[in-house]
Amino acid sequence: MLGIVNVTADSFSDGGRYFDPARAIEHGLAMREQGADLVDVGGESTRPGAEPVAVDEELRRVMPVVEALVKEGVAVSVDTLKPEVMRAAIDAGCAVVNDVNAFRAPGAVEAVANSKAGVIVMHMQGTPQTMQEDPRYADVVGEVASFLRDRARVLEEAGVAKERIALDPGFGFGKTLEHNKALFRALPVLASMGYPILAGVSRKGMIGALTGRPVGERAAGSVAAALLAVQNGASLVRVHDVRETVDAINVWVALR
Ligand code: HH2
Repeated sequence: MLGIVNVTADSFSDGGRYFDPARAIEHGLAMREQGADLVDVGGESTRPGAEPVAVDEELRRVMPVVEALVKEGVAVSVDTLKPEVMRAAIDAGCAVVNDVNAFRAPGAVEAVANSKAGVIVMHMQGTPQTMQEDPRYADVVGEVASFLRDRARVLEEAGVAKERIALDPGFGFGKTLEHNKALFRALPVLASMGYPILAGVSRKGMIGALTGRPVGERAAGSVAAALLAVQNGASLVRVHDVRETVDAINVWVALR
């Protein structure tokens, strides 16, 4: 399980709450105590319409948090699409690089290839600025699967061992509710590709659409979705509500 820390002012659910590094670090440590296997630190919001952040600013936001959490023995992943941030985080001891852009930025593949870091490869149609305007697919599951397979191949050819790679269909990244539902139901198909699958649905618009709740009231819907994602074959879930999600999964494991 990945616990989310957004060191941003504008993230859709926790924007501004952990912009102060001390609060972000404290939150990361708390999520580790609650059972997060990885703390996912991001300094650039990728919500629909978000403005890009300059490299220097992103480094200034995430590095103090990454460094402090690594020092405390927390397993950290860095949520970035910039090779400079990937390299700095890896040098600081970051275990995993999580790229919503699937390592398509020039230099991104190289940044992780020359390291031992795990990688999370996510599918996104378009860019965060425009991705939710009119997403279209002829076959959403087939297109997402073949994109992820191609990106995994590029990484493997660059020297990233298959065991280091996890794939993520990218819920909400250039997808309508119907696309998200189709991908969610297809998690077993994606898992059959032979890589661990990550599902990130926590507090997202799809949970809002299914529950009618604003972003601050989506914890229960998110926990249900995380549990179903694991039952559908996801090996990893990326969540804001770590304690609640851990409880739900433990109860399921004990009672199934
Ligand atoms: N979703 C978000 C950010 N990073 N990474 C992966 N691998 N999968 C996801 O589904 C994913 C992700 C968006 O959520 P959040 O970090 O809460 O918000 P924001 O992008 O506004 O910071």
